[in-house]
Amino acid sequence: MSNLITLGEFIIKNQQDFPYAKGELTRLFNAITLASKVMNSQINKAGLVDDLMGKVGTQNVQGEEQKKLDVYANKIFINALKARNEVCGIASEEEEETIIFENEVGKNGKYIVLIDPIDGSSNIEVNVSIGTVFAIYRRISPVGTTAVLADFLQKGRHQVAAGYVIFGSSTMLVFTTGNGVNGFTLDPSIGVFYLSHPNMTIPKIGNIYSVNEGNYAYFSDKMKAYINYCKDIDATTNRPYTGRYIGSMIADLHRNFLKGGIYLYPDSAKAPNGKLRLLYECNPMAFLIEQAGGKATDGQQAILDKAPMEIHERTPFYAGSKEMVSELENKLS
Ligand code: AHM
Ligand code: MG
Repeated sequence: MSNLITLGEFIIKNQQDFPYAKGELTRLFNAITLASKVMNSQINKAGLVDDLMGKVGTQNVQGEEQKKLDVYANKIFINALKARNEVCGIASEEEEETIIFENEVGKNGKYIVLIDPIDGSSNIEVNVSIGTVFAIYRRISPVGTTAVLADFLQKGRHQVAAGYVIFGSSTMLVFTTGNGVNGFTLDPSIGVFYLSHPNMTIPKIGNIYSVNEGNYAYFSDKMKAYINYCKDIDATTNRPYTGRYIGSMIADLHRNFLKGGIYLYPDSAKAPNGKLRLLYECNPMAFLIEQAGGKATDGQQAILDKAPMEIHERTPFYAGSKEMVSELENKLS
């Protein structure tokens, strides 16, 4: 315990690695960690408090049913970020339009945050891991003006920070500011995140594949062939792989960070661009994955090099151990 580094100490010690003003990063992360702690305490009693369980009866912009926890988390993260005065605009999975802060403080904010407040919503009611994922960019429009759409539609390669919070058997915050990836575990009894996973690196190769195989009939022939390849016997390449699918992208990818493996959400006859959203799901995870030595692609190009066209666009997403993802790319080409 005496040697443990808190998240606060870590940020102060490492803020020189952040290429921009030091206090700004600290304030942004303070907002995110505070919101994460509030969420942690609420998620832990989600089965007890009526207000948090179940559906709201509304749909988000992608036509998906909103859960009460989706709506609650959206409010908590937006309010926390707004209060720190560093952010000029936010895009969220739960908001059809971008949120642009038009007051003087907002106009002077230098950062854009894109967030999925609760990822893996279908797992809330069955007590399975869920998460939050966020991407942070410097705005490209001039400071002192209101943010514009182009500030949000930057390539993932331009992220200055990204991270996720996983609410699992423990709660962890994993983030990068472009100098590697570090993971912090929350001690809920005192509300402090401690550095528990320094310099996280994804094994170059693993033996786990993770895909919703129930969609097999809708996949392309090449994707079907790859899935069959994962199940074939070949001791020299660790096959058959082990199948694992939680249905929470953050939890499935968190496992890849620690054990290696490949995560797949392909395009299909049912979902021509897959399901996952480029800006606030795939881009931040791809930044973290590349920083940890892994690879993330849409099958043709690196996720981080894709030029976004709209806030809620979807993309096929394949990510995890570098060699496994490269092998998939070869098989899809
Ligand atoms: P959500 O943000 O609405 O929860 O949707 C994203 C989630 C991912 O976490 C997960 O990998 C995927 O949807 C699961 O989808 P499916 O049930 O189609 O396999
Ligand atoms: Mg999501």
